Amino acid sequence: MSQQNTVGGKDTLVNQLLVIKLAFLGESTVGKTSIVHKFVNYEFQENREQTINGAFLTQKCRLGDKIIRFEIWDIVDRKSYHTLIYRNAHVVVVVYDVTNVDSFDKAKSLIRELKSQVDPKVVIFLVGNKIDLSERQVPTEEVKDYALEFGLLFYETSAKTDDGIRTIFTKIAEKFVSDDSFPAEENVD
Ligand SMILES: Nc1nc2c(ncn2[C@@H]2O[C@H](COP(=O)(O)OP(=O)(O)O)[C@@H](O)[C@H]2O)c(=O)[nH]1
Ligand SMILES: [Mg+2]
Repeated sequence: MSQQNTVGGKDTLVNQLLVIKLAFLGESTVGKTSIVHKFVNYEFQENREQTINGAFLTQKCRLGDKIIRFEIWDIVDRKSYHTLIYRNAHVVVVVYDVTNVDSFDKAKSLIRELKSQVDPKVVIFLVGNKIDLSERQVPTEEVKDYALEFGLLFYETSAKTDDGIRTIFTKIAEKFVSDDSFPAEENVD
């Protein structure tokens, strides 16, 4: 049900705005920047320049009668950034490359660090990217078991073909829309 608000004798629809702060983490070249750009700008670059200092992007979406503003940090792997994330993020998306087992080991070590440092309310998503490539090294079933054991949400994506990209952001939005304790504000624009 939409929330109604009466202004000047006329019923106007008031949309609630949820601001969800997300951080992307993971080894270099796994596709963090590509996933974020596919979602925000609907584009993919075959040879993307390396992210130097990290980037901040936003994207608005609607889910039911709620407006979601994603505030996304695309982070390079530097300890100084980690502290910032651990204090502020609602969601951390840890990305690995399904064709690179070392990047999955790195993801697991990041998750260990997150589990010991962040508030348990912070939602951790584990994302295996580059599923369009045939040289897979990290089997889906193995990661499913790992995710279950550590209580993580797990998805596979391809930033190249757009597989699963919207799914991650929709699942994130749904999680917060259904959480009545998550603060909402009035959408003013
Ligand atoms: N085939 C394929 N290549 C990808 C995918 N995602 C990213 N890439 C490529 O992998 C490289 C590193 O991507 P980038 O987004 O810069 O990784 P980041 O360092 O984690 O931000 C770039 O050349 C991308 O074009 C994907 O899903 N499939
Ligand atoms: Mg990058």
